[in-house]
Amino acid sequence: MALFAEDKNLAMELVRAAEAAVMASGRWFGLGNKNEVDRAAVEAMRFALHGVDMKGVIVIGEGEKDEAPMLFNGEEVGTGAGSEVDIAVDPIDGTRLMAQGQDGALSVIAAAPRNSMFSPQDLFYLNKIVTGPEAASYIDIQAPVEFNVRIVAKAKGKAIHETTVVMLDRPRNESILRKVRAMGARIRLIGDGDVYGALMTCLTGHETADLLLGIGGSPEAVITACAVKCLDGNMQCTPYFRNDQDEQKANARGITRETVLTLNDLVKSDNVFFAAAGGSDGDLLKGVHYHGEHIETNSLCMRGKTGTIRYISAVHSRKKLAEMGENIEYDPTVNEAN
Ligand code: VTB
Repeated sequence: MALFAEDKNLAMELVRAAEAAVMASGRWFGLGNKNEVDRAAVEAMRFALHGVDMKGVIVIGEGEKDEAPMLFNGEEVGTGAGSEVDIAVDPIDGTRLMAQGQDGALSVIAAAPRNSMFSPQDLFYLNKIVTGPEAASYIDIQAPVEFNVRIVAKAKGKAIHETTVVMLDRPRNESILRKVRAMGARIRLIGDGDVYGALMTCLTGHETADLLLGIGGSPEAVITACAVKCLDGNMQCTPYFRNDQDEQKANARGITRETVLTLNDLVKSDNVFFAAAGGSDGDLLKGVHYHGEHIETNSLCMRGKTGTIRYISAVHSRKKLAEMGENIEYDPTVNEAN
C-alpha cells in the first residue's frame, strides 16, 4: 500500500507546524537575538506537531538529545496514530537572517516513510549541487564547476552570462565562486538559508537561480532533498571534512572523499512531503506579518507522489489561537519596543 494513502492531510499538518514556527519566532524579527528566534520557533513547531496523527521520529532536528531539549534527533512526535514517518525540521533556516531583520528566513519541515532519510550524524557539512527539472539529468557533482554551469545553461537555453548560480557566502566556497565568476555567470550570494537557495532553482516558472553550488549544512541537505524530490529536480552531495576528525568519523561509517550521495541516498522514498513558511520576506514567500488581532503567514506545501505544489496564504486570529494555548503571543521577555 502506498504509504500515507490515508494521510493526504499530512501536507496541511506540516504547513500548520511551519506557520506556528514563523508566527512565534517572527516576534523576534530584527531584535538581534538568534537564540530566541530559534527557541520560539522550536517550541511552537513542537507544540503543533504533537497534535498530528502520525508516528513520527525526528531524524533531522535541533541536535542530539543532550544538546537540544526539543525536536532532538530521535524524539517521537505526533499522536502515534497513522503512518510511521521520518520527520526533518529546521524551525527557522536562517535564524541569523531573522534576528538581523534580513530577508530569506524560512521555516521548513519534511516527512518521508520511516528510515528513508539519510542521517548525517557527525558529518556536518556537504558540498552540494542542486538544479531544477530541465537540467536534472545532466548535472554531475564530480565534474568541474565549469561543466555543470555550462550544461545547466545549455539545458535551459540560456547564455552563460544569463545563468545564475546561488551559493552560501562563505570562505569555504571561495574557489567555486572564483571559477563561476571567471566564466561570466551571474552569482547570487546568500548569507544563510541554502534550503531557500535550492528552492530558488527548482520551482519552475518562479526560479530566481539556475544552479546551487557550494558547501552547506548536511541536515539542511536532507530537507532540501525532500523538496527537490517533490519538484523533480536533482541534487548530489559529496562530504566536506573540516578536519581529520571529521574524516575519520565518516570513514568509520563507510563515507570517504570519493562518496557521492545521490538524491535517492539523501531520501530513499518518492513518497515525501515538504512544507515551508516564510519567516522573513523572500523571493518565493512573503514572511510573517502582524496586523493587530490578525497574523498573516505565507506557505507552500508539496507532495512527492503527486508533484502538487500548493501556495497557502493564511490569516490567523491571535485571540482564537491564544485560547487554544498556541504559543504565538508577543513574548513578554522581549523589551517593549519604544
Ligand atoms: C549552513 C546552511 C544553513 O547555516 O548549515 C549554514 O545549510 C551554516 O554554515 O542554511 P556555517 O556553519 O558556515 O555558518 C544556514 O545558512 C542556516 O542555518
